Amino acid sequence: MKELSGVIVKGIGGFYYVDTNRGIIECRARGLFRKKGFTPLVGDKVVISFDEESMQGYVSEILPRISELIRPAVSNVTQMVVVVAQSSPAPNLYVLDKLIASAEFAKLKIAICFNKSDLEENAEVIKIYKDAGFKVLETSAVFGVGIERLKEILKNETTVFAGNSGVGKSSLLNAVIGENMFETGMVSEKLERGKHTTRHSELVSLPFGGYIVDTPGFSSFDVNKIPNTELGSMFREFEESFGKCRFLDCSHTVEPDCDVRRRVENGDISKSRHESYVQLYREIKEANQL
Ligand SMILES: Nc1nc2c(ncn2[C@@H]2O[C@H](COP(=O)(O)OP(=O)(O)OP(=O)(O)O)[C@@H](O)[C@H]2O)c(=O)[nH]1
Ligand SMILES: [Mg+2]
Ligand SMILES: [Zn+2]
Repeated sequence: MKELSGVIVKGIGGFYYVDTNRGIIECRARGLFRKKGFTPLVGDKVVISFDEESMQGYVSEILPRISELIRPAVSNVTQMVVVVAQSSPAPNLYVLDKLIASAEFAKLKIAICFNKSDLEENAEVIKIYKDAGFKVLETSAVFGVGIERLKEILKNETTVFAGNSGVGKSSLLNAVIGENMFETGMVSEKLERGKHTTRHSELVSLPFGGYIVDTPGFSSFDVNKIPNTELGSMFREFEESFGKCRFLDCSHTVEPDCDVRRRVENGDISKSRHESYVQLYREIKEANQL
């Protein structure tokens, strides 16, 4: 038996597929993990023992995780690319801000990808996110625009693509890897064709280094775990105001002499970002009162 290190890219029916410098090797988890109630996750960095003849082995060790997402169940994700269509479907800024907040909470790097730049441009919305301090890119998956910049952003990271259905996540992933690996198109069409849809998370390794996570239909995290006292910190452009409100425990929703609200009035913070914040604040509060 030989030892190697690698990354679990897929788990199906008790088998784990581990990406190593000898290719992808099919492994079982040692009974040990199950007894301890510890399940390997896609994304785990592992040590495996394997037989060179059969190219089969088992996972003997799981290295410490730097992050762990629950939906999708993937470990060691380092980045989220939130995909929005500039039009068709029209951007839903509340969904976008919710995804951004959950990525901030999970301490992921964030890039916002405004796709379908070949259709109507949406300069107004793009400006909101540039001004708030985000890394923003404009792409057209269909015409191959902005793909080189997207590749640079993906290089050597483990990235999850998030965003509403139909914005072009799978199309962008195909443009990046240069193959039609991911199923694209309307949900109804996909069902009609009876094609296999991914139910389990799977990492796809990038030829230039790094992994992307294929999670169709994935659009929102469980944000209710964010304590609402911390929600303000998940809106990076609010930070400048911390400590400047009249009340120390200001929620930045309705209080007088709130510096965040003052900057919204000034146009220094976007109205829509603040509206998303208030809506999210209430949503979290309600969920935690049940
Ligand atoms: N005009 C234009 N259409 C695009 C672009 N990118 C994707 N599309 C189209 O938009 C539709 C949806 O694209 P998908 O890549 O399947 O969208 P998705 O985000 O993966 O959707 P789900 O898997 O349902 O979450 C398809 O018909 C694509 O051809 C683009 O840059 N420009
Ligand atoms: Mg898709
Ligand atoms: Zn305040």
